[in-house]
Amino acid sequence: MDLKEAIELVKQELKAPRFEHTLRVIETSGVLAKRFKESTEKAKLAAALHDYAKNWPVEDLKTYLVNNHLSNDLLTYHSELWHGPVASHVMENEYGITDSDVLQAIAHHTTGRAGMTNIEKIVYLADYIEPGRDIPGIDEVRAASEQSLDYACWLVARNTLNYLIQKKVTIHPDSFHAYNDLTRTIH
Ligand code: DGI
Ligand code: FE
Ligand code: FE
Ligand code: FE
Repeated sequence: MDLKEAIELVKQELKAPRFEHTLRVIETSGVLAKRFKESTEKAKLAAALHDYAKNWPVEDLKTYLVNNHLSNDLLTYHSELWHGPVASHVMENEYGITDSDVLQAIAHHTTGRAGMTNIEKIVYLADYIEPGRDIPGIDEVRAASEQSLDYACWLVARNTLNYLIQKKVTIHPDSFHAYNDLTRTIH
């Protein structure tokens, strides 16, 4: 599947605001990939597909996770964390995407994880800083993204943990692993 086909696919799958967010994540991922000398093709394709399953009913996401043995600990965490792993699995198994950078970037875009590839970091960051987002502290992350992919991703991981703690919700271990790994990387 090329970028144009991916955009056509998600245009049908997603409600308009989510599709427009996706277009901005594609654009931002392309800019970041160029800046940090990664494949713009991979970054933009992963960005196009990252929220493919975002508008699935929660029950459908749950059924898909169970039927495809993707559940392990995921089902005990918030359903917001399910759409990335489901989209990655659907892309691999129903749309023939084989590139592991692309599949991993889709799967881990919400929590991050330890040992993210640069393509994963780019989509994780682009999803956070795309121009339609208005999040407290986002200007600092946008500024950091001009210089350092790792430091900007560290800010995303830190801000997300702070936000989740404030909200008194459970936090997936991969969100902590992303923060710890990036903290070691930036020192
Ligand atoms: O799908 P998007 O809205 O574009 O963005 P996303 O998939 O990155 O994040 C969706 C939400 O998930 C966002 O409000 C932050 C939240 N989130 C990230 N990590 C965790 C989390 N929520 C919980 N409960 N636990 C986490 O570890
Ligand atoms: Fe998402
Ligand atoms: Fe995100
Ligand atoms: Fe997104």
